[in-house]
Amino acid sequence: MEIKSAVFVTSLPRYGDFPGRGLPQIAVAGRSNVGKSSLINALCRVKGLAKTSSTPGKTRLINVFLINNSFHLIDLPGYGYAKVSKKEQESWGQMMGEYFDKAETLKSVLHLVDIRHEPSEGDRQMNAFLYGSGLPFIVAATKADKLSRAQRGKMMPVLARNLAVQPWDIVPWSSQTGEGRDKLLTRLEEALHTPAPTKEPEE
Ligand SMILES: Nc1nc2c(ncn2[C@@H]2O[C@H](COP(=O)(O)OP(=O)(O)OP(=O)(O)O)[C@@H](O)[C@H]2O)c(=O)[nH]1
Ligand SMILES: [Mg+2]
Repeated sequence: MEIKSAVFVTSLPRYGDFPGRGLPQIAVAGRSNVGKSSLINALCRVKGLAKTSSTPGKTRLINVFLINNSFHLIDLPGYGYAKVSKKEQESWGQMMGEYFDKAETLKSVLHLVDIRHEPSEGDRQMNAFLYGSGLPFIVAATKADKLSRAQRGKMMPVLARNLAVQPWDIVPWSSQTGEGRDKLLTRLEEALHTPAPTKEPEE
């Protein structure tokens, strides 16, 4: 897949109607500061498309981007940011719960983890949620530019074990060098073209 156009659509304090709703979606989830917004910019090759910051907790809204006039990339607010109040944590939980409930056209979740660290409690919760929900997901390990080959070789199995995926299924990613871009675009294209899993009939 090539990205030919990428435009900001809207910021939502809670998931609801917006122009173009109903197109397929790919959501980007992960801990605060893991590099979700940077990944969107590097993937789309548009500087400043998604607002990034070295201070965690920058993205507090659900930001929607339209790609190639054909699908939406969703920049979700990050979890695990220590400095937010209990009330804000609760509102984060509500926002995400509502999003995953209502996003009927969600094709896949791009779950980002930092390649340098053992997955956090929040990372493992997100992973458990993804497995439990049956949503397809792709794991990408961000900030790969910060590790040597040898360090990376050590970390990939650690990430894989914690997230119950195969090491070779994790996409090493760097928003600085562009590493992982082709691989990720291929994976996203596959996700977009996979028919939605049919829901079990409710009892
Ligand atoms: N070296 C390096 N730095 C990165 C990479 N991706 C992001 N960063 C840096 O990490 C910091 C956080 O990046 P963001 O993209 O704003 O992170 P986020 O996940 O959107 O954070 P929230 O919106 O707070 O949830 C910024 O200082 C980025 O420059 C990467 O691949 N390599
Ligand atoms: Mg962000």
